[in-house]
Amino acid sequence: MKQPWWKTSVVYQIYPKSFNDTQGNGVGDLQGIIEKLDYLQALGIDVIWLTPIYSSPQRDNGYDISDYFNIHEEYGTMEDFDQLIEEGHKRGIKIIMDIVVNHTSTEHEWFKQAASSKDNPYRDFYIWKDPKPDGSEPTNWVSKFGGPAWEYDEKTGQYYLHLFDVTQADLNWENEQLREEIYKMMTFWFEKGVDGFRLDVINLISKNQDFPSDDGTIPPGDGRKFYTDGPRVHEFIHEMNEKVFSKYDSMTVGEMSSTTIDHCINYSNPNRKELSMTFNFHHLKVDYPNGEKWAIGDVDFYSLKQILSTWQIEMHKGGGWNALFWCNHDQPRIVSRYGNDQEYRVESAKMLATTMHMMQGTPYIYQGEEFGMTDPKFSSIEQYRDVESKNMYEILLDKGIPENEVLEILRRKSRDNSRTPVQWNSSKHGGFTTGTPWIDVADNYTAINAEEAVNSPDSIFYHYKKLISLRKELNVITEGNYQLLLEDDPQIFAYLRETADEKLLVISNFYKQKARFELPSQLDLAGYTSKVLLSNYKDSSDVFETINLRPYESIVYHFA
Ligand code: TEU
Repeated sequence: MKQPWWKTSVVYQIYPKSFNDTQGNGVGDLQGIIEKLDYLQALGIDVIWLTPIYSSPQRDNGYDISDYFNIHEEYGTMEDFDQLIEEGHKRGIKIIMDIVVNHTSTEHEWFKQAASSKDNPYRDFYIWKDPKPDGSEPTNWVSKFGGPAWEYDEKTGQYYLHLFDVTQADLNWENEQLREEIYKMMTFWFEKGVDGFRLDVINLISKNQDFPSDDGTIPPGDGRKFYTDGPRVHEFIHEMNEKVFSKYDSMTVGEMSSTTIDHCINYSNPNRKELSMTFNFHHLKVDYPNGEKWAIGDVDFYSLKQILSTWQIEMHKGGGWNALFWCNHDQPRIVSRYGNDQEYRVESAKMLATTMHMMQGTPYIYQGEEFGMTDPKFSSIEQYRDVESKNMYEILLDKGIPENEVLEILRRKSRDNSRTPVQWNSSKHGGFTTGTPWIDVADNYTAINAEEAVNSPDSIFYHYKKLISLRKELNVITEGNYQLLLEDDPQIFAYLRETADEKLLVISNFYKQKARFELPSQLDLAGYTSKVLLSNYKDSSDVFETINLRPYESIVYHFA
């Protein structure tokens, strides 16, 4: 049976605000994306994921939508959008939009109406609750961006729910009319030619209608278990599929905050007619000491191997489909986080790319990852723009943590780490803008930029280009079984992919120290012809039985 197109595709994520500015106002725009389509075509990617470009007050850089049917003025016009779709499709590049339907901006007309009076027809599009008898919040849930998840509205004497910023009011998915409005909007964008959606925090849309406070069995105030993978979430997403997605040759990916494998199998098994695939984040929390994002901890390498492997095995077994990624606009740059962004930046960036891209799923490349952009390492709070980071700066200071330690935590954890402008070349501001960028460009742009990478045959760019082309050449990448090897090795991440006809042996040294690989005796590779398919060193060993791996050395052997 013919595979859906997105099973052999590689997706490139664009955060428009920081991608490429053609107007000189310091903010990226749609014409800037059109200008770089040939670059993306040369890389070989198949799909662009555009983070939200709708009208927005930009409190959360577009994840606070005030009008689903118009383009944010700083990014351009609907005509620019139409041109982007046309130019992308001309180059064989599909485009999926980021859609945020768990909440809207409080600047959205629906919310303005809803907040005007308790009997307004739009009131029930949002989640309003009376105060407790003592006037306090209806539950003790906390916002992901810090502080209570409820905001009191004096005018109508009720609280409204906001799981994120106070300007991002949660929509009430129990309201059928609201759901129909959302489906009409999604259809509007499909009719304009988009090829699918990335659905923001889509597993939060169904809340436990009792709205219980947490019972102390989970960290105080963390109400996630009352709205994550909630009671009607699969029903709502299936309805979305029936009424919208199923009518188009589309790809949909759900961003699943704090979810489980069982739910992700159910979200992405095609028999369930919900989504094409899911993002989960468990592999990006192995450097959270005791699960705390806003603290500095070492990478738990064993957990990293176990989590990625378990998701590979269980999703394959359950008929689900993984989105494969290290980076996005909410995460630090992976070469700074799990790699080495100093003397082994190129080797470690290639190693991380190989390790992820040889797995089963649909890989996602975040803008700048393809040539090894690093965290900017900001020195002052004035350089930060992210609402979550600025809130956490104040919260951490209020906890009595010295400012220099708070700034070090932000340097490692802030979402702004991935939101600095793409470094296109060594000219001022990295060629991103002729104006003043909305956020500082990382200092290393003169050495680390796309132009330098495209002009260097051994750059990270060409390593990604090779990985992307291999996905289309070798069925074992898309369909093969997965087996983790050497699970107790403290440095080496090794796994086997296999079908009846061929195998891949993927071996990566995740550290600067040398490591000795010994092929596990249970592996029977006799009778196969082997070759080095890809490596991040020029002269990696052809002999795979025993290898002295160099710093961050990563080799893929093919057996047929
Ligand atoms: O992110 C959901 C989300 O939970 C992440 O932002 C991350 O977990 C957060 O930083 C808490 O540590 C999505 C979008 O990707 C993000 O950019 C938005 O800010 C958020 O939803 C609200 O729409």
